[in-house]
Amino acid sequence: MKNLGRNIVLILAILATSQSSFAQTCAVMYEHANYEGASYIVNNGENNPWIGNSWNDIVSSLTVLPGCQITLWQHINYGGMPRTFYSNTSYVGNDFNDITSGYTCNCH
Ligand SMILES: [Ca+2]
Repeated sequence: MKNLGRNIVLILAILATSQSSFAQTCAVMYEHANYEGASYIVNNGENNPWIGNSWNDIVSSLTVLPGCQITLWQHINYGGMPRTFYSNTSYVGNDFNDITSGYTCNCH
């Protein structure tokens, strides 16, 4: 009984540690349509006004984790046209292909 209690405390400690040290994935962006090419993992609560030179005007598809939503922005600093995605999207559309420069991502 004493060992059982100690083990439960240990398990709770491990759970608490793992939750604080690993960020929750919110979405994954892909270089090409149909989730192909290079991938870019976005964590929950990540708001990035500039995606960076290597990923600017690249995103063509994305997976969105359940309960999460990602908004892509056409220009740096949340400028231009935004579009929000709530589920896996094999192609962001002709009007939104290869234009993403920033993003915000949040899960409930
Ligand atoms: Ca692309």
